[in-house]
Amino acid sequence: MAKNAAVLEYSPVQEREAVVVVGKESSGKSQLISSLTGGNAYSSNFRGTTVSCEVFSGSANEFIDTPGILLQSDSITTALALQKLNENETVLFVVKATQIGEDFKDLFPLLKGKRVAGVVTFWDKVRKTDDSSSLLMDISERTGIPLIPVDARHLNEVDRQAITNALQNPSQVTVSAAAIQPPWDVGPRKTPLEMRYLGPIVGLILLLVPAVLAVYCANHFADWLDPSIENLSQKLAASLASVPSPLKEILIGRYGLLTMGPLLFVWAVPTVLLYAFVVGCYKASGLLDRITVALHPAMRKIGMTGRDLVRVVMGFGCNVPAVINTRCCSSATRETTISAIAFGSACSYQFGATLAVFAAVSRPALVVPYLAYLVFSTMIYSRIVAGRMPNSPFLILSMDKPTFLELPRPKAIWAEARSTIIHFFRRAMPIFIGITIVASVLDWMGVINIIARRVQPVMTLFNLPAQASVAVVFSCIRKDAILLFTNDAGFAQLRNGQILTAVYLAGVLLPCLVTALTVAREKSARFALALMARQAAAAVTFTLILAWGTTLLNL
Ligand SMILES: Nc1nc2c(ncn2[C@@H]2O[C@H](COP(=O)(O)OP(=O)(O)OP(=O)(O)O)[C@@H](O)[C@H]2O)c(=O)[nH]1
Ligand SMILES: [Mg+2]
Repeated sequence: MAKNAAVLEYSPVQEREAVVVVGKESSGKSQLISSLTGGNAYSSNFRGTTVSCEVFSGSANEFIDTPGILLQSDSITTALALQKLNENETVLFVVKATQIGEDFKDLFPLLKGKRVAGVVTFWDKVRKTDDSSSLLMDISERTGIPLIPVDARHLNEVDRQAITNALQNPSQVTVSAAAIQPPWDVGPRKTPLEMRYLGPIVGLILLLVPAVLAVYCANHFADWLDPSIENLSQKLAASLASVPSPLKEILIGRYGLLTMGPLLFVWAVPTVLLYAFVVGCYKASGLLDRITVALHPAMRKIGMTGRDLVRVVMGFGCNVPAVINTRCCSSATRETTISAIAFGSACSYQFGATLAVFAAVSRPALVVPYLAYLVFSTMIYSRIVAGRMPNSPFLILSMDKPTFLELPRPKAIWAEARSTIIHFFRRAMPIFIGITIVASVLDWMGVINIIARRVQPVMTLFNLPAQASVAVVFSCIRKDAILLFTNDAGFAQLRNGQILTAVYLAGVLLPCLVTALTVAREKSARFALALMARQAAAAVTFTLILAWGTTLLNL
């Protein structure tokens, strides 16, 4: 997130006038603010990028970035943007040249009584003719507001000056409507994603690409790096053999740092980075938006919209930002979306750890049935949570024209990858190290064996050995604790069905602790507890089906 941004609560600075920047989703508000202030207003090419109001300082003004306004939506983000609009007198109205008629028709009535300057973004997409310039002059005359056409990604000094001047003396809007008929009808080029039957298939294939790439790259990376890391950790383990307990267990015990650390680096780090890169490219290019529009009709059947699916896909990177981003979902589907993220979005840590476990038992191909069962059970779970929602008339995809595809800019991809990397090293690593230390100390004290004996009957229910409980329990704190399975010598002897069962149970039994806390903050502690109880019940049911189904089929 932006360093120079004071989040949400805005306190005006005397010298600089506050300007609230409003417009529809993906109209270029954040991009425009970044270009005007040099700040890092987060901008990406999917609808609903901005979910809170942040303040950025320019030379003459303070710009308040707001989420896009969706008139047909009851989302928290639309309410927040309208609240900021109410609270501020001076407005920078951002409209997209390619849908100028719709933007004015829907949003202009909200501006009556405000002091407004307008910016027409995506001017680069409109073929310039005499008509286009005279249209802007005509609108300015009718509405009384100055309009500055720009490509918000590349503001020049003339644009900047024109916007600053317009904001120094913005006009008060006195009319409440402005019907505009632009002389152009520009839309993005069609792709196979927009074809009726082919679209959903192509969308599904594209959604699977990050997982396939992650499996491929992580396997190759591990083949290349594993021998040398293994060698190094063996040497280190030998030199630490005489260290006194419990330090010895913490360092080289079966759950020790030097035992688990290499697995984390060889498997989880490349998967986390790769996911961040691919999902970053999908978001920044606009492809994710187009994929989810293609899959919207199918999503309706399970009580969600294409918009909700974007958030579920974001959860494959990390569940936390995905849950926060559901603020721009309709209240009719938000709870289902959060539940689907917590249950089925195997975050990149979880996915990396899962790959490591399958590789450690020399059965990498298990990733295919694992993903298939995860997707299948998530769809059924979401359908149950949605209740009567699939029949609801509110299940619409609130949007205007399709998103323009663009080559993902390195800056936008880096913005995605950067936050993932920082999150991994600052947040995820310390918690993982904490888990390995706690597990090692408990193991040294003999507590793990006692717990394993106690939960034996529960594990027997799932046809799993008692020792599997350690990884299951710690996975409820952090998903990469799934790696702990690899340190049970007997695990490699289990049947394919048992290995799938163990990894699936650890992955879905409960959301990780940080996700659960985020859900509680976003909704309420009560909602989070109910979600966890419902998820645990569903996870137990699906795991029982998997465990005894594979046993019956002798898989
Ligand atoms: N071609 C073109 N692309 C633009 C222009 N302005 C913004 N974009 C791109 O449009 C996409 C959306 O821009 P954002 O600034 O995130 O839009 P926003 O209005 O803040 O969107 P939300 O936060 O979702 O409401 C990004 O990929 C931008 O690079 C423009 O003038 N021309
Ligand atoms: Mg934005």
